[in-house]
Amino acid sequence: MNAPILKTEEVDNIGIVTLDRANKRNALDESAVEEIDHYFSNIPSHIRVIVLQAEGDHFCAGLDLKEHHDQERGAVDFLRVCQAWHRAFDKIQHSGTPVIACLQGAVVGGGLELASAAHIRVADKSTYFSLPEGTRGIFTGGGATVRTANIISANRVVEMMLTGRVMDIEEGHRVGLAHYVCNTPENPKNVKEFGLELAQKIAQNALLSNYAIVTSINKIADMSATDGLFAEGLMAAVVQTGADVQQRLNDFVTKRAPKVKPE
Ligand code: 1HE
Repeated sequence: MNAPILKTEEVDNIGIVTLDRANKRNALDESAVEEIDHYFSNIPSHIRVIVLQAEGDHFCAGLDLKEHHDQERGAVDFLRVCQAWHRAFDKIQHSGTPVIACLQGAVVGGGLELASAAHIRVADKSTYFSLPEGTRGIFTGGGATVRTANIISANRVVEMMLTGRVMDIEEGHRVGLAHYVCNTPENPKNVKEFGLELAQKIAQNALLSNYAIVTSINKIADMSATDGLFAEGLMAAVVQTGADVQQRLNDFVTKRAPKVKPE
């Protein structure tokens, strides 16, 4: 039985969740997935944004292959494991609180599925991505066919799974697996510092706007255009009743709000 994997702390209203099993490259066993589910099911109400990061040189090596090997799971056993992963990662994506993943090194298999559930991915230039399930004789079970495919296309997921190849950070950035790359001449910041800065910026948005952004857009993408436009209108109608909206609009009207312009 491994020690708990999650280390949690708070910086003001930002929750910082750290995978802390670097000696096993943050591989996820059953109890690790339960811990993730528990944290994201019980986000304290004062937490406005969450940073999901990892200790060590690698973000996450995916499914704990040692546990999987030792348990010799049958089909139903593994179906239940996959359902637990889906439940936990659904909480990350749909809790209503924005989640920023800070990546480095290996983001592979279930590690990529975990990163795909976050709303923003910030990556160190050491980051690489892979779906090596085929080489291990298994199949993705943590949402890659849905969430990773939504990001990079089903066609790219098929190719990555068939070949098990490593996708470097340049390609990962280009196809949307990383929104930002750190430790580069253009952006010399450390990935965790940059992720926290981004979280602090996002925490200043209106609470209801952030809630709507992270809960509705992915769901609307699954709807017909007619249903989606109806849902969008409803969401917009609710969001603009938020407590601080009138103040924010007043700041603009009285020319006190910052303008939208290149940095
Ligand atoms: C692990 C795991 C793991 C490392 N389960 N123990 N994922 C994979 O196929 C990736 C497997 N891991 C690797 O390819 C490499 O470990 C890494 C490229 C991530 C890192 O390499 P390296 O040289 O830094 O570390 P290492 O020496 O390979 O591993 C250090 C230790 O971590 C070692 O244990 P030790 O007791 O010998 O020290 C490794 O056994 C252990 N370790 N990765 C268990 N994954 C819901 S379905 C999801 C499907 C999947 O995720 S499939 C993809 C599985």
